[in-house]
Amino acid sequence: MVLLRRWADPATLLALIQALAEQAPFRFMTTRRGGKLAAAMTSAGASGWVSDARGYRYESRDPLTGQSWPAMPDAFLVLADTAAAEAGFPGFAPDTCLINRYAVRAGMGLHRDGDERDFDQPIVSVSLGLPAVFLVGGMEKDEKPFSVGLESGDVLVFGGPARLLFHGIRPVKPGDDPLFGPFRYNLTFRRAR
Ligand code: MD3
Ligand code: FE
Repeated sequence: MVLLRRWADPATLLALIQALAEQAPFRFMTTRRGGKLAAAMTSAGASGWVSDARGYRYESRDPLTGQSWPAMPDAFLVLADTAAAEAGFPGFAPDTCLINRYAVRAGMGLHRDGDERDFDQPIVSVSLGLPAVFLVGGMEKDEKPFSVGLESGDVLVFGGPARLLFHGIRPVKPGDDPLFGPFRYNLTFRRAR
């Protein structure tokens, strides 16, 4: 796991996120058990991550609009590929970017990302807006996690053995980011298929 502090430019990414959200709006997805996820989500790229009564999976169309997910902006691809290379994973070619939007007090419980085909591919994550406490656990869910503070523009790369670690986000504390207001955004680049 490599942390590149203040590595991405939040203002550039904000404009791109706003344009994507016009085509594929942020929405609160449901879980198989009928609950609602705390973060609003949307995706860009050839696949998008979806959760509903049938479970979690990647879909090539946005179920909300029936259209393909918007293409990943070139600047997203360059950012993800450059960050992965910097962390020792050259040639990363993500086919999806999941965008999570957390309002204050929203978080994400400890989980591992297991819906992708090839765990040899890294994951690149970009934090934007309000700060957050990221929890990094172990290979088992009961292992006590350690905390990493994340700020707007920070980029994390998870590759190799770190790819399957349990991880989560503590509930976001109230605040007002100069660009993103009362929200935290996270871009997660993955190779899904
Ligand atoms: C470590 N998102 O969308 S990103 C997720 O900040 C997710 O929105 C969090 O966990 C967020 O699945 C954390 C950092 C992250 C993403 C994927 C990982 C860390 C990871 C996969 C393996 C290990
Ligand atoms: Fe995750």
